[in-house]
Amino acid sequence: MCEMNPTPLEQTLFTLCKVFSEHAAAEGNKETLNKNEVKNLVKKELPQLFKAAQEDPEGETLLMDFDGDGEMDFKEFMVALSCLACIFKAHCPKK
Ligand SMILES: [Ca+2]
Ligand SMILES: [Ca+2]
Repeated sequence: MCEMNPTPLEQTLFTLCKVFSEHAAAEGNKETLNKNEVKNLVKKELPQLFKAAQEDPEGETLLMDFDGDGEMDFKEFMVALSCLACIFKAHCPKK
């Protein structure tokens, strides 16, 4: 993969995995994001969203924990990002 010249979309997928792994490794379980890790990730990587998230200091709505185990795994992270992408798509003016 490193030898290839990735397209922007491939690079994006690679970045998604990398960002998740970096933040998930910060505390506790290295494969999942806890509430604190989610907050830090959003603050650092999604600052526009963080503005809205500041109204939710507990981070409850940021932690999209669909299976209720208290942590956000990579699948849950991807579902959350897919939702975000759909929102952006709906709100971005068509070019
Ligand atoms: Ca973790
Ligand atoms: Ca979960």
